Amino acid sequence: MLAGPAMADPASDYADYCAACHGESRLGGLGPALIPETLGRMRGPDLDAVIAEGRPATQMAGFAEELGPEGVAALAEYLRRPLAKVPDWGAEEIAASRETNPDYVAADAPQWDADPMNVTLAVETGDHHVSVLDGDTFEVMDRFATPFAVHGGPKFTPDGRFVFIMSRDGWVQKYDLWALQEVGRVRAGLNSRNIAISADGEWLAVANYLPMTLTILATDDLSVAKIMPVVAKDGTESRVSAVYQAPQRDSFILALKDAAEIWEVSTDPEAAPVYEGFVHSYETGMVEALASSEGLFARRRIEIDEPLDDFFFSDDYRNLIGAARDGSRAVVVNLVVGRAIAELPLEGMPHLGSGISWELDGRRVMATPHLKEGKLSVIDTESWELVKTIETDGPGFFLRSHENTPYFWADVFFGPNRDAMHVIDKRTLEIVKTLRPVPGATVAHVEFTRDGRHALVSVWEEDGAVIVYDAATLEEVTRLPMNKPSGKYNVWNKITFSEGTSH
Ligand code: DHE
Repeated sequence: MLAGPAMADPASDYADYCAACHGESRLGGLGPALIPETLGRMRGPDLDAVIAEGRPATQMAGFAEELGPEGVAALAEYLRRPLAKVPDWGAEEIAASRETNPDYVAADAPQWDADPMNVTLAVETGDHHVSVLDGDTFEVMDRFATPFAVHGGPKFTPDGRFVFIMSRDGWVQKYDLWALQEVGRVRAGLNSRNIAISADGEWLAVANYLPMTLTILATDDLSVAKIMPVVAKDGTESRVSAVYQAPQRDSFILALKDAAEIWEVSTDPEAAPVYEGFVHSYETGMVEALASSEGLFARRRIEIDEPLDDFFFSDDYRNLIGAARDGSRAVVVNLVVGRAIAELPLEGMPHLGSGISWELDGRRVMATPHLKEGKLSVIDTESWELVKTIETDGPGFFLRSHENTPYFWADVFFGPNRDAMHVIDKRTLEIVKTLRPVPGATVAHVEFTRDGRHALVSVWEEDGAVIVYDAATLEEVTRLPMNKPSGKYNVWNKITFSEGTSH
């Protein structure tokens, strides 16, 4: 009998060709974690092509010759399967992952002349770097390597001195803006969503999918302050979709992916006790609390009817709007009374996390893009009525504005018009101009300088750029070449929680 083609053995191929860089258990090393939670989120060439041909300008080589087409397909399939067992990733493992920069020298004042409050970071996802920009001259003050696949906004300490950056593989990097040096990094989770810093700048919360925990780090030395397993009242374990800082409430707010609860974790050491209900004990004849916590990291559960995520917060942080899973509604939850108070019909998957707010005719409104429809919804944040639907050239991802500009900027991230950027008048709610700086290239995400005079727009391509516009005349001022720039973050706008930026 003739021998057929050798059966592909992806586990052994993984051990032979991938494990040295991506870790024996697929959790990353020199290269990123190769687990579905990470791979499913990566844009760019598909997995089979990367295995076969490698990634240009990286250490990822191609293995088409060694594996053959069937071997490549089998290995890709193997990597798309979830891990059979999620390894422990508790305080010990996190502490062991901590790395400090041996060359770091702390500076007690900025070692440069720029306005420290007008520094802007630009995340370059093409080669995993961050550029530090002087917001007045637009000079690049430093460009440093980040962990692989940074996601979400970096978070600044309230004095603007340090910034924390998170990658999808759960690494948290601490960078000193005064010294222009990395301080160190730690792996707070195996697959993480985003980070939030406490109002006093002491604590950094990391929202994790893997394991299903919230990790709280001390910001001074990245040590583990607390790990909270996320388990709903009915015993369901849940991933954390995102964690947000609620400054006026001195707390973190958690959106849970798999449970109909919102969590609030206090960052006030004097926080009053939070009780989770009471029972009458027949043994003691007393009324006893089911569970309670108080002080720093006291946890409150807000029970809702369905899981909500992607939160927008009203400026006073009394209310949040969360997106329902079916993509057609948003629910307003009042954090003071701890329950849903309104429902908004918002077809087309609103992207509430990108929402911004401003004053319109004496009332405070917010605007949100939609990920599945070419429109923006403007909502009154007191009556929760829809004020207007603005038609756009396609579904968008981000919105941005500033207190000192009459316009807000909306990208068209998806579809044939992804090279368009709408500029919309906050008073008339009409599009006043549609910019197309590089025909055919994706343009997305805007950040303003501290004074709101300039708007920085990403040309989201490997040979891309950050384009600086005069925010009043809408004329181009300068173009800074960058490698697939994504988000930009101005120190002042972020630490003051500008109404024109998502928080
Ligand atoms: Fe993001 C912010 C969730 C896909 C780029 N994104 C956020 C935040 C959340 C979130 C919860 C707020 C975090 C913060 O700043 O603290 N993102 C999600 C998703 O659930 C979604 C749709 C699917 C997923 O991949 O998990 C998603 N995000 C993307 C992308 O595909 C983007 C465009 C490219 C990328 O880098 O992965 C992307 N997300 C961003 C950016 C921000 C962000 C640039 C920060 C925006 C800001 O201005 O603050």
